[in-house]
Amino acid sequence: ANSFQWDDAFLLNAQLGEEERLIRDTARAYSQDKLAPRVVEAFATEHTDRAIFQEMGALGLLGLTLPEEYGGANASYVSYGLVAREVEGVDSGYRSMMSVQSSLVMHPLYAYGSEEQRRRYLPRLASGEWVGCFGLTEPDSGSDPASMRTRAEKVADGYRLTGSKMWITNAPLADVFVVWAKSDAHDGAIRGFVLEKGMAGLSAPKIANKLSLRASITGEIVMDGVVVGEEHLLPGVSGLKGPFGCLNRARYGIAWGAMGAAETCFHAARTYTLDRQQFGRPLAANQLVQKKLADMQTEITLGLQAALRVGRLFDEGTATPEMISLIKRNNCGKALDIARAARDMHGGNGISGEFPVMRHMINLETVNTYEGTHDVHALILGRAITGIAAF
Ligand code: TGC
Ligand code: FAD
Repeated sequence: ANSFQWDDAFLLNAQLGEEERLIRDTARAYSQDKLAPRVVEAFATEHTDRAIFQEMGALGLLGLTLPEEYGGANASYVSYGLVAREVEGVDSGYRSMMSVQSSLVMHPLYAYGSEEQRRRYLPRLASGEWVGCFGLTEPDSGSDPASMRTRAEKVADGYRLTGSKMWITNAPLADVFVVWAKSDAHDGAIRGFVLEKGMAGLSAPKIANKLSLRASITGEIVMDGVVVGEEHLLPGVSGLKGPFGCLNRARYGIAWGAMGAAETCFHAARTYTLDRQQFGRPLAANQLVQKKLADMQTEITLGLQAALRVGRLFDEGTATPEMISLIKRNNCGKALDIARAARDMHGGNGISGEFPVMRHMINLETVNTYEGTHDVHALILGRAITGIAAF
């Protein structure tokens, strides 16, 4: 007889290919064996371990979807999503490190870079020897990146970049900076530039005191007249569709990742309420508790199934940005609700760092905001529904 699996209600596992399962299992083993044991301290001390990039690189988890000749694994976007789910099941900050490197740094170098740029950067980013970051957001330009102030002026043999980027994942550790600037030489169009650590006028101070995503370092990028040669311009794209092409991939991965964090919270709440006795019986014997668990299971099942659907369309080449907005918005919002409920169900223990629920809850506040806020994705969908841009 068919049996219902409480932790895989729609048999997601059975919908995966063999290679996808293998990659998922590699990511799961790494996340549980190597990341989970260090996350509590990393979060408490705001410490980002650079070795994680090399460890992920050695397992092939960076730039997974790129061709093998550039250090990738030629894997499907479904596989990429499965990796994000496993890594974020431990901590959203670790998934951030991975997804910025893969989707926001390696992807644009591959998709918009020259052959020389691909050969110089991609293998070292794939191995984790080099760390990358992606600078779009500025102090006065977040949801509205078209308003960016960073400028590239034409100078002899190249460009001079001036401006600052804010809230940049990996920046203080980065060797490679993919930054977006309005270029005078291209009629003010937004263009991508690749900068390297140590260039004169380039610095990346850490943003201290984050209360969320503390295991993932975040910084500014300050460009004080950084002069670069023509070979630092990404030749293959012009306009906002450059950064958005990267964001499509990262947002898609986040839709999977947020469900990984939600699953951890759901499983923790189930275990805790089965173990914990009050009024002479397990908390899990109460209807109010069971309803919360059922809501969690429902949203996770639907959210994962939706992510798989969009992943399959991605791999077929028919996914659209609006589909990605739908799952990024839904899955992040639902994951945050689930983490808050799980925190509540742990009672006083729920606020302790010994349990994962409050850490996930606070992380998911960032995840709900970055890569397009929850409401910005509603506006993208609203535009598609009505034909009216409301932002
Ligand atoms: P709009 O007029 O809509 O579009 C301008 C041009 O871009 C094209 N485009 C896209 N292309 C590909 N994919 C997409 N998703 C695209 N969306 C738009 C569009 O076709 C157009 O092309 P063209 O050739 O006609 O010029 O632009 P807008 O300025 O009106 O945009 C409004 C809005 C709100 C949709 C957009 O700006 C937006 O999405 N804002 C949110 C910003 C955001 O997501 N920032 C993320 C920063 S990176 C980050 O958070 C990393 S955290 C990573 C981690 O640590 O994990
Ligand atoms: P704002 O755009 O000022 O938004 C503030 C509020 O106003 C939000 O609730 C928003 O939904 C709402 N709002 C904005 N416009 C409208 C509107 N038209 N109608 C209704 N409501 C609206 N960026 C990068 O480029 N690279 C990175 O690596 C990166 N990493 C990050 C890491 C962390 C830890 C964090 C916190 C952020 C990171 N970001 C990064 C930046 C992130 O993408 C931005 O924070 C996000 O896009 C929102 O921009 P903002 O913070 O300027 O908020």
